Amino acid sequence: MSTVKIYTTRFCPYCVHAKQLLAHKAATVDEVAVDGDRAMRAKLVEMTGGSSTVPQIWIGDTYVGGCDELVALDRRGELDRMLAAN
Ligand SMILES: N[C@@H](CCC(=O)N[C@@H](CS)C(=O)NCC(=O)O)C(=O)O
Repeated sequence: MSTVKIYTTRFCPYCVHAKQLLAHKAATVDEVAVDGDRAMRAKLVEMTGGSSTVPQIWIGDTYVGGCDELVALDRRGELDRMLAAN
């Protein structure tokens, strides 16, 4: 099963929603809290090619995007397959 890496801040409803969906899927999640970490936030913008919001999510080596993209993957029926992949 792929590990999900999720960058979050504490008071972020999109982060909570994404984490709830991943918990519902029993995904293995590595959460990185970036509250107040300006250097990490700047690095995230680089890593994502320009996204400055949280959450930012990777499944294994595959960049997903934010909460909306995670939910869209699930609605298309692709999330389970991605989580099950090695
Ligand atoms: N469409 C994005 C929206 C994410 C979003 O707006 N996140 C807020 C926090 S809940 C954010 O990052 N705001 C800018 C900031 O905190 O610097 C998603 O689905 O992840």
